[in-house]
Amino acid sequence: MIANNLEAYRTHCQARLESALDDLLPRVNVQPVRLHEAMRYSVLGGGKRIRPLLTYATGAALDIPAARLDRPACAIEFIHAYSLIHDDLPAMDDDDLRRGRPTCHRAFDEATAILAGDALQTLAFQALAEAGDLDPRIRVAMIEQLARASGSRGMVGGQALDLEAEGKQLNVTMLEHIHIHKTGALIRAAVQMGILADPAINPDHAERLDRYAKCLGLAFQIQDDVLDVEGETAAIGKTAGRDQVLDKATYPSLVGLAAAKEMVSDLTAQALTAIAIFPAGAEPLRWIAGALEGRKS
Ligand code: GRG
Repeated sequence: MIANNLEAYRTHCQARLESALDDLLPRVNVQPVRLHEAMRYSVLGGGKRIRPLLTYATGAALDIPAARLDRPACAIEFIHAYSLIHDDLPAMDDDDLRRGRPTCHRAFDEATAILAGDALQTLAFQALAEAGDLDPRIRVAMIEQLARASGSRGMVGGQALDLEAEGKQLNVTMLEHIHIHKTGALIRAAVQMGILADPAINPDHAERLDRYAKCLGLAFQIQDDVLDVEGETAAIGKTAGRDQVLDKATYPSLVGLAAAKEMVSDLTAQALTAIAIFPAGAEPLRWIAGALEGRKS
């Protein structure tokens, strides 16, 4: 069943996802209770669920039953949740709030937050390894894809480069390299989960979906930078100069706000062109591209 607009589709997928996440997460009446509470707090505490939505939407484009994608979608969200917990730690961004609530290390403590991130990472791979409704070869391919996307040549590598870049002068190519890894790799893996679920996929279709994901991943990050600048500008009022806001390397600080917005539009158009040959089943992928371009948070 494919709904007739993004909100209905999102509601439909989110209901599946929240129930699957809840089933896969350890119960809080099982030891170690505090660790399990921290894992559930971080995963079930909201979020846009963009990555799992992309997994389901890729499956819809390829006519794959959504039930076969529940575990891959959860695996992606577990990795995402772990990355946010660790990113918020004092050793990294040292953030107090995430999704409008105290970050995991503030709600619990630092050691528990580190362990909750660790345990969510391994739970992601367990969820895939135990996906009984997927052929074992598909499971191994998904595990490999997710490991590559989240490891030192993917998301973690992007995070390391981002930390190394602090206080250094970056150009657009370097910034793009960081974001393709730090944010883009997991978004690409989300679409890859859907692609891998269809072993008979036409290679041209697989390549098009991957191109869609690459463009969307970069557009997502640039839009994040744009929203940061617009949010900060609004917060400090009209009297502040642009330099006060644009004090770290972001797309708007390197190319200007208008050009950054244009990059988001161009990348979204490229993503849509890549999947233009797909019939109606790809509508959710098209809706997501449009919604991410227009998102305000
Ligand atoms: C610490 C291993 C490790 C990796 C961290 C992804 C990442 C790597 C850090 C996140 C830093 C960040 C806030 C980047 C901006 C773009 C981004 C990934 C935002 C968070 O993703 P959303 O907007 O979050 O999908 P929700 O809360 O909606 O799930």
